[in-house]
Amino acid sequence: LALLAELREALAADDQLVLVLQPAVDLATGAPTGVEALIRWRHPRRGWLNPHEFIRPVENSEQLGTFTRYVLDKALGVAAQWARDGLDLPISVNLSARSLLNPRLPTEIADALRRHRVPARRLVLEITETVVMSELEVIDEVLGALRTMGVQLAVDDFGTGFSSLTFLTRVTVDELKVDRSFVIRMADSPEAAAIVRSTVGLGQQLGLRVVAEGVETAEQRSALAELGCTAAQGYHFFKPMPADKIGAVLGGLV
Ligand code: G
Ligand code: G
Ligand code: MN
Ligand code: NA
Repeated sequence: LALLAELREALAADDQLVLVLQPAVDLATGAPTGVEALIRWRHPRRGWLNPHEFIRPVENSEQLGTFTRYVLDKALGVAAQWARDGLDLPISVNLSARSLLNPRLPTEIADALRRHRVPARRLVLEITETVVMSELEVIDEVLGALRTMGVQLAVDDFGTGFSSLTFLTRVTVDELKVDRSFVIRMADSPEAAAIVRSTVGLGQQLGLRVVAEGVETAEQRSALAELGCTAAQGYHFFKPMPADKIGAVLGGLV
């Protein structure tokens, strides 16, 4: 596939795959609680590509390991720069579920953390539970090792996957991310609102952070605050932005 040959070049070139960063905020105070890293591909001929245009082929290729290490290295580079600037925030990285099948992943991440001198607790790995459930025995060990290291885990797109509640009985996580589809429908769907309320309650009972995604309006923001949700992310607060902008945007807020 042409795209995969081009990805190989992009991973070697170092300036084509870039991370944009989107802060999450505390709903009560507006203070940033963390920042999510989202990959973009500045393709030399096709222009800016979104992950949905290339993630699937990458996940099904033998370049997934290189890609995952690349993203983690860039994200930890950003976290290391923040530490030097006195910005004490965790960075969240989206991991393809398939990368958790690599038994060397915990060692690779430990090496990267050491190399960048970033404490493990500053790294949050966002995983979607869908694919993960089918291979739970294999990834149990990988996730367990990451937790032992002190890395934080978040369930991304919570509620949309298959058997997400079973997943929570098998893997200890730190955070649930309420899928954008529920946030969007909250105002006119009692079902969506009930799901958000239940997720918030589940988070409280399990002692997990709950972060609502895709918040675009002041109405959604106050509805979420009313349901007891503590943190949120979305265009209403911040759009994803280049790494060199984030210091100026967050510097005064942290
Ligand atoms: O960046 P955007 O908002 O368009 O993200 C689209 C999808 O791509 C989301 O599901 C997000 O989790 C995923 N994604 C973004 N960045 C990365 C990444 O670095 N690695 C992986 N595996 N997925 C990512
Ligand atoms: O699956 P994941 O949660 O990682 O996906 C995050 C995706 O959501 C990214 O592609 C990001 O660009 C996008 N995103 C972030 N905030 C908003 C928002 O308020 N509205 C919409 N439509 N997309 C958002
Ligand atoms: Mn995510
Ligand atoms: Na999500």
